[in-house]
Amino acid sequence: TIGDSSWFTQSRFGMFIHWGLYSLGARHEWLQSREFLSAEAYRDKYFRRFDPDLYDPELWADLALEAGMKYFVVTTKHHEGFCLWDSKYTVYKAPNTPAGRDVLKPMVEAFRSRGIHPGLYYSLLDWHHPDYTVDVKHPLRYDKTFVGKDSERRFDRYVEYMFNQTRELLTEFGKIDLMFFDFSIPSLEGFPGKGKDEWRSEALVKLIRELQPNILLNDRLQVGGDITTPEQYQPRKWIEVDGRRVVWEACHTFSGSWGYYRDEETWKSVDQLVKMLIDTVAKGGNLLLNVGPTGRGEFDERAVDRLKGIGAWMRRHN
Ligand code: JFZ
Repeated sequence: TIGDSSWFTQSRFGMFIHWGLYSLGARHEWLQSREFLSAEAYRDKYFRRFDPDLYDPELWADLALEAGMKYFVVTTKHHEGFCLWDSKYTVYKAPNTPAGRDVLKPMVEAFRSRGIHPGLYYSLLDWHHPDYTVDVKHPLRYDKTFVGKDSERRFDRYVEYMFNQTRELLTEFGKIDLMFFDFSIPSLEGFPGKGKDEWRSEALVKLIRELQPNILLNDRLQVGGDITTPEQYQPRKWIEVDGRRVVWEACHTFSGSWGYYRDEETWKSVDQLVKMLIDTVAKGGNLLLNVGPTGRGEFDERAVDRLKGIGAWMRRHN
């Protein structure tokens, strides 16, 4: 670990937030890829309708506080490529939707003002950027004409875009305590993979450490990182790397998907979630529990119920 991780290990419990255009679809954050939608079709359907009239970041932060969460991590850009903030490097951003404004800044400020450490998630994948080359997860991987244009794509320009946005996120929003990059792609079905060489991970980490010397980084850039991140499973014991116990964080959903999924019937109970938190902490880890707000900017009542239930348990046990 390079950064000081004591605030993180003492925090133990955080809120993950997956919010983007996919929230409007209300059926999984991967819908663009699962349903093979072009960037144009997706934009016409969702970008043009992003208008979160119920969005109240103060309320979100109150619910996190009530549940006993001490940090939060929000998807500033998920795989779809849509940016929640007013980035000067793209037009595919919240200020250009009917929302007409940066929706990230008020969120960071609402959480930070309650003493909740801010963390930013940034997707390495990008299904909107014109220079992002096709891989096994790309929505148009089976579209021969689209794939055929790959040789015209300049992946180096996409990487420059990523670096620029990372710099922007780490200079325009005050002190950021954690950054979660997601993720590296294997080479499969004849498509080349993307990993630390393609992302230029080492240079990216160097840039991040220069801008925010105390920030903690997850391990999905394939060059180590401060936090080991198993996803949607509980390790059997304290995670070790090279025989030594490490700082780790399990991230979990309420119901399976990360983005808002209206009809999912697999919601965990308060009891299950409390046990999951205890299990995690007993093994020396952190729990990052995900909320997928709706396209209108609301926490679904099932999420509110779980957060308040966990909060009641927290207060009962001081
Ligand atoms: C990724 C995303 O694709 C997903 O939508 C969500 O944002 C989640 C938190 O992260 O999914 C992953 C990333 C890495 C692994 C598995 C799923 N992994 O390393 O096993």
